[in-house]
Amino acid sequence: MPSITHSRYFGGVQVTVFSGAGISAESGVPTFRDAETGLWAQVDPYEISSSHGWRAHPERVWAWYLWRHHMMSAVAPNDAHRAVAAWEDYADVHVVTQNVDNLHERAGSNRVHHVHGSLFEFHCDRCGAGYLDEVPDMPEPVATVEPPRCGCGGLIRPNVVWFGEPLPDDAWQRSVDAVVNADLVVVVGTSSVVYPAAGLPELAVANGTPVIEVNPEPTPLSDSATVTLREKAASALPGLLQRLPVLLG
Ligand code: BJW
Ligand code: ZN
Repeated sequence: MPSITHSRYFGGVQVTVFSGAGISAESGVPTFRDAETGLWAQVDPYEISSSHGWRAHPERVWAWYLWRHHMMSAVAPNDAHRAVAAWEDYADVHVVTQNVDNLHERAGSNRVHHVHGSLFEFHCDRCGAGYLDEVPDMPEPVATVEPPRCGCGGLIRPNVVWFGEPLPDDAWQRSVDAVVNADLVVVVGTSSVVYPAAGLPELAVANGTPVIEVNPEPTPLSDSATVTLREKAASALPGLLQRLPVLLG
């Protein structure tokens, strides 16, 4: 197995990136838990992002997700997404993302595992059938929009994972494999508080795999990470592989 700290070429080395909302912040996508600009500062997560909230008032939840769908479509990948994609020239790279945007894919990453689903797919909440029609463009937030109905009478919902829902089996299993098989795990832009996803870097730590955390703020993972970089993603990730000999010794 080539050394992860080899300075020029990482062929045969597997790097697994575990990303959260912070990697997309510099593209203009708000995070969830920032005290001032975070999404949860505006809305109650358990009303707008839970199976309970969907059952209680689907028209509010649908309107909010249409607005976020517009926002995520309107922004572009930043230097952090592009750096991760470029690492595929040097290493076997897997991206495990909690994000429901598609910025990793648009930057060129080829193996992206969405543990919290995708806001670019929709399905019926009753029969599970995929919904392929265009959804309305929603450049400004509005309070309510009635979700479309499936032929079975169910409501069309985004293919995202809300509080209280299980994670998609296939993406979860691929993510566990990507962490177990990694020579290096880079954790970027996540508060590391939402489980079971936050357990993935903990699994790497328990296995003795080097874990580099990139986050301007401390998180519950910080003390157990091998290295913590208090930097923003778009400045830290370009050049990170070249810094490994210094960072990991
Ligand atoms: C930068 C930066 C820059 C800023 N550069 N960095 C008690 C204990 C443990 C668990 C639980 C518990 N009570 C309930 C639970 C379970 C619950 C949970 O974990 N809750 C905790 C919050 C308490 N989990 C669940 O419910 C999960 N399901 C489950 O457990 O199912 C069990 C089950 C099994 C079988 C049958 C049925 C059920 C599901 C969790 C789903 C999470 N969903 C969301 C919404 C997705 C859709 C959407 O996008 O709307 O996922 S919530 C939200 O949080 C979203 C995110 O993916 C997730 C994580 O957030 P993330 O990405 O970390 O963002 P932030 O905002 O928190 O942090 C951003 C970070 O970036 C910050 O640290 C900044 O400093 C940093 N940053 N700028 C780098 N430029
Ligand atoms: Zn249906």
